[in-house]
Formats: sequence, structure tokens, C-alpha cells
Amino acid sequence: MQVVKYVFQPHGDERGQLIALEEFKDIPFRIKRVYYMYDTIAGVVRGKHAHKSLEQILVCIHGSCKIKLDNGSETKVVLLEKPYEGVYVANDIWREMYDFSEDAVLLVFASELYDETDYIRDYNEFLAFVKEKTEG
Ligand code: T46
Repeated sequence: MQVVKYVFQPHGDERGQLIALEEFKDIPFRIKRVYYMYDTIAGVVRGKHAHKSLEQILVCIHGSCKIKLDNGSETKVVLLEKPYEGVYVANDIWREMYDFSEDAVLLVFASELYDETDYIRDYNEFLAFVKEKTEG
């Protein structure tokens, strides 16, 4: 599985840093929703689902956390710890977010509005979804 990481260009000057992200330019899809999580309790694992169609880019803009990506046959772990780094998460990837530092703020750019029916929350259902996609 290829992990697609983004390194965003900071506009730094003597005052500090600024990162600007535009749809189709820095983010490879139309941004329909932005959300973020913070004050995550130590030891918590978030996510544990895939999506039918949602694409996302995750950026840990403060602190750090790990993202486990699972395509049904392989898993990879990405450490997000820089405000200028992001990771692309396709719909058909089972994701888990964990090891949040106390100060972590995980920002997410999403290609679709919130839709509970887009979630695949059962792991066996996810495996069947991936199989169906690859085998047609
Ligand atoms: C994902 C990972 C990376 C909303 O009302 N609107 C929203 O846009 C979102 C994302 C959530 N919610 C509500 C639904 C739940 O009652 O917020 C609550 C927590 O959501 P959830 O348990 O889905 O959060 P995570 O951290 O497990 O997953 C989230 C996204 O839902 C998901 O799409 O890929 O972050």
C-alpha cells in the first residue's frame, strides 16, 4: 500500500509561519467540510471505520498522533507531528487514530458533507467492500 503524504509549503517570514490550503491545488478534491478533534483522552483509539466514498486529508496541526491505515491486506502507520504535513486517506481504507499527545489537534479536510450512511463500521463488511471493489 502506498501512503500519500503531503508536505505543505509554509509562507514563513520574520513573524512566523502561515500555511494556506486550497482545494484542487494543495488538497486534491473539493473541500466540502472541515472538522478537527482535540482534548483526546490518553489511550483512546478513534476512527475504526472506512467510508464508501469519502476522501480526506488529515493534518495534526498541533501535537502529534498516529494514523493506522489498513487496505484489507496490509497496514501502515503514519506519525503526524508537524503542522505542515498531511496524509491522504481514501474511502476504502480502514483508519484508526491513536497515540494522541495531550495537546494534539487533528484537522481533517473532507470531500463530502457528514453522512452517517457513508460509514463502514464493521470490519468484515469493510473486507467484503474491498473484495467487491478489486474483483469487480
Ligand atoms: C474519519 C476520521 C478520520 C458530526 O456531527 N459531523 C462530522 O462531520 C463528524 C466528523 C462527526 N460528527 C459527530 C458524529 C459523532 O457523534 O461527531 C461525533 C464523533 O464522530 P466519530 O465518532 O465519527 O469520530 P471519529 O474520530 O471516530 O472519526 C472521524 C470521522 O467521523 C471519520 O469520517 O474518517 O475522523
